[in-house]
Amino acid sequence: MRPIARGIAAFATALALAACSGGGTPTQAPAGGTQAPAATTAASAPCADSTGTTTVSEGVANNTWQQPINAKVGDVITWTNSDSVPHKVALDDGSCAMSANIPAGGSKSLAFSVAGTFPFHCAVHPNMKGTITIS
Ligand SMILES: [Cu+2]
Repeated sequence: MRPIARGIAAFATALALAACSGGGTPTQAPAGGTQAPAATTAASAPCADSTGTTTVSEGVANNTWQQPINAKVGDVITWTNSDSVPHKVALDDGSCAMSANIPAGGSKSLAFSVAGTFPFHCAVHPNMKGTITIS
């Protein structure tokens, strides 16, 4: 019994050592490498459409954006359109815009991933201007 038990213990120790020394290093590099490109692509725009629960409610009426617009990184900012024509939030610097119009009587949301001051306009009516401040 004793020699067998000792043999099992030695075998288990050898397995544990092999798992520690052999497993870690080679598997980490490919995992990090595959994640980086996707994250870089998604983070390039400061905002994106959101279907999450609204945390900041804004409006647009009489072809005028409700102002001021103050929100935090990650807030779901939802614009409700009281007009009979569509509107669409587009940042002046072209880095981000809603993917579609806010339909007449409807609503649409954006969420920002970075803080900053973002001048914007309506993609349908370029003279409709406003500023979104993200903290
Ligand atoms: Cu408009």
